[in-house]
Amino acid sequence: MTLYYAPRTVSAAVAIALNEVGAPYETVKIDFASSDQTKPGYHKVNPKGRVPALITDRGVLTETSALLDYVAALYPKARLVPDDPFQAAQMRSVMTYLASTWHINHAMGGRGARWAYQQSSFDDLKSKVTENITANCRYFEDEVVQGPFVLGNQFTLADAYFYTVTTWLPSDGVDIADFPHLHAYQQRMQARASVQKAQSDGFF
Ligand SMILES: N[C@@H](CCC(=O)N[C@@H](CS)C(=O)NCC(=O)O)C(=O)O
Repeated sequence: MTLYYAPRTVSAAVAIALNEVGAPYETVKIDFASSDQTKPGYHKVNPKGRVPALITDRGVLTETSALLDYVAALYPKARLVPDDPFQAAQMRSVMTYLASTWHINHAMGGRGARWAYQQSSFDDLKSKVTENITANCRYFEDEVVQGPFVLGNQFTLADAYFYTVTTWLPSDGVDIADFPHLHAYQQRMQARASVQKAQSDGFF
């Protein structure tokens, strides 16, 4: 498999999952500074112009949650999805929230041109990021992260995803130390070999 990625993006979640299962994979870095994600060469891989994209022997897959589920399904012995249907649905509930709410709140900091035309509108969107992400952190601190992992004792796909999102907090203007539960969670995750490999491979 080949993972198209850019540093400090949600693509790190897929690298963590691939590392967890011990899958062999190659990487191709997309240079956001040169806007490579907007160019025809990359649009042949992902017409949406976003990372991650995963090239498989069956074709290209996009959307982080789908990639994570694919990795888990290829390597069932790694048990990255709970066997229990309710817990599996809880895991996907967390991942869907991260994709549809948290990631969008984050993107309003630097990608305002998706929603508006004027610089003043970009500035306005950006001005809400810290408030929105703080509220997201409060929800995860109080209601979601059970500890030691998101769903309790089992490391799941939700951890690969949520840890990645916590690495964006400094640029969102949020100090994770204000959320003791999340702070301890982030430190536990940083001790994992899968996260350390993603770090040394340039994903963070
Ligand atoms: N729904 C997609 C979103 C992917 C996405 O927005 N990725 C960002 C990086 S975190 C990106 O590629 N941004 C490039 C751009 O907006 O030009 C997913 O979950 O994979």
